Amino acid sequence: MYNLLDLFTSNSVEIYRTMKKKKLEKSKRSETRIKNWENRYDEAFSKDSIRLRRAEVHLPDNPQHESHLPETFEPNATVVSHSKKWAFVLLDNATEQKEIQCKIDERLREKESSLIAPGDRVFVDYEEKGEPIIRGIASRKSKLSRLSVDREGPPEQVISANIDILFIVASVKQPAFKPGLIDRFLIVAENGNVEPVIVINKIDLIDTLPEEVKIYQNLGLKTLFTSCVKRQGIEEIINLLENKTGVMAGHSGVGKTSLLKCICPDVDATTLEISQKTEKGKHATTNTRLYCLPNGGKLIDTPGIRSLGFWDMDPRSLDYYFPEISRFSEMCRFNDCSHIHEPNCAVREAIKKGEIPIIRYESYLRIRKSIEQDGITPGRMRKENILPHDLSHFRKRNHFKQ
Ligand SMILES: Nc1nc2c(ncn2[C@@H]2O[C@H](COP(=O)(O)OP(=O)(O)OP(=O)(O)O)[C@@H](O)[C@H]2O)c(=O)[nH]1
Ligand SMILES: [Mg+2]
Ligand SMILES: [Zn+2]
Repeated sequence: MYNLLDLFTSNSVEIYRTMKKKKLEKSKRSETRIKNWENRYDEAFSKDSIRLRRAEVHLPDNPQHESHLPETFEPNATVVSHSKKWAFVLLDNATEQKEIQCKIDERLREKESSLIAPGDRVFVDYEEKGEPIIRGIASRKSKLSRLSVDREGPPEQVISANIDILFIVASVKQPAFKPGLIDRFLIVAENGNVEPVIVINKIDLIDTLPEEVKIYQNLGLKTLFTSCVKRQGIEEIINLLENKTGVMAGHSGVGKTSLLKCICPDVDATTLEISQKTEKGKHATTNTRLYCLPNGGKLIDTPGIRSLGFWDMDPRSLDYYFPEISRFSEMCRFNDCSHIHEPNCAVREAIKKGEIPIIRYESYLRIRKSIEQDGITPGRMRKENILPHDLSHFRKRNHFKQ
């Protein structure tokens, strides 16, 4: 019998080595320039293109995530939801889809990252009295994570693990379409090795599509248009999820849980009308939770969030995550151009010519500022303060809604 503690200690040395390696790769990333963007621009966010881009900047194709699972154990269950000390899991060999409540072995310690998330594959063992307990957590093939809002705990909060698709849900109205969070989720998806799909919900409430929505289609992102009221676009989501795991994320009130209930009518989950006064959601969902679909797929519903902070991001590598910006940044006069104040900046020129959507550039600036200035709540900065002086007049002329 192995001593579990020893196994975890040797594991943590390995984790430290991987972290050091990642840091090195990251600094390389900021110096590397991406070539031939024009040819791939239309599919900049497709999985193949991302793989190619990652290879060019020497990022691993499939980022490896640390395993807490001792070598001698095989995972035998999937986490559905969890609290600090407990988790609900589905056992692989159970004859019916019944969740069991398990303790989490105290020796599995949180370090830089939160320990467990819905979608995690775990090893469930039984104590002397037959009580189930999670002894190990398998390495993740993908994950969605954010900067934790809990300042006491580990900085990285893993929202969900082992996901294939991130459905970034936004509504066209009630609440109004807000692209800032979409831009942040696109970064999180790429960093976590997850395919993003944009879901524009509540299309029954409008006659014509807002211009801003089209921007995302033009970037080459898969975009679905849905209505829970008219049951539109639901089959497309169901088909994408066949034998895959997806997660719904976005602001409160955009209809994530309503979509889940359209997809799987047996699900018993709370939805709430949006506030009449603020036209914002009322945070109906409070816990991230995984649901099994009849077609073998799994769907994770998450609580609506106000903002999404990155837990480990170098501002110099930000261009990389905005393909339409990095396409021009090669032509900037300075290699390390921040595209804010430097002369001969090709990015700012491209914006003036309408070749980069200004709302994406505004997001870029806001994100840059928030990761440079520790302590600023992401997504909360006012637009007036972020545009460089020579572009501020331009926003008034463009036709995007503010
Ligand atoms: N008109 C219209 N209303 C919708 C649609 N989808 C959801 N709603 C309504 O929007 C409100 C919020 O829906 P929820 O499903 O609770 O939203 P949510 O994204 O899960 O919100 P949180 O759990 O707070 O993050 C509810 O009153 C829904 O009935 C839609 O397609 N059209
Ligand atoms: Mg909800
Ligand atoms: Zn520049």
